[in-house]
Amino acid sequence: MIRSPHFTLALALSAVVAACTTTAAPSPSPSPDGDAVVVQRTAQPCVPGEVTLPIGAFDMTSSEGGGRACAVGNVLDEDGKFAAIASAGSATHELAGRAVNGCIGVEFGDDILLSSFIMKMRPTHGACGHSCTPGVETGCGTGWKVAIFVGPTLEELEFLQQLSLTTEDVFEYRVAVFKSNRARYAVICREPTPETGDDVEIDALAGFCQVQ
Ligand SMILES: [Ca+2]
Repeated sequence: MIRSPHFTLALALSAVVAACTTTAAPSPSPSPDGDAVVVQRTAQPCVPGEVTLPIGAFDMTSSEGGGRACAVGNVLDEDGKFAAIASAGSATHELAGRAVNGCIGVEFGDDILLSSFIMKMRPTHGACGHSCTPGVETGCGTGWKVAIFVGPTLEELEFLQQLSLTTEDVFEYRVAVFKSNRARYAVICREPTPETGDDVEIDALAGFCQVQ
């Protein structure tokens, strides 16, 4: 379970901001193409050893297509409500020079540098209006890969690693983030595996921070 002393407060805050979800771009702008969905809440200071929750979430998929993301604000809290990153057909778009499908980004507080990134997620047979295709070799039950990017700003994102989901159930995955990544932002994307395959649902994105 992703828990912190601030969890209850964060839940209360997110309930407040959920009613005020805006399409206005934060600073810095989360996407050169705009149209980002942003949910923001008050930052908490880094407490080493405790889970750090993101203060904002946004759609990092290009508005020109190549993927879909939906219900992105649901990644802010572990509550059984899911966001999703999905295929939108055979097209892809590029993030940090790498082809991807739908992407969701999260922002952590001003003084936060991640030491690891936590993703509570599961594969799904379809999301955001996309559905897998049953009965084909690369159809339903296949895919299950995400790409993870981190950086100090959205303009300086670097590819961190690819991660394969290992179970059809909701599972908490953790990856190490290097201090040299200076990661205050993290982005997770559906890899451009065949559009006939599965998408990915995400309950929560969080992290552990490191002392600077
Ligand atoms: Ca959630």
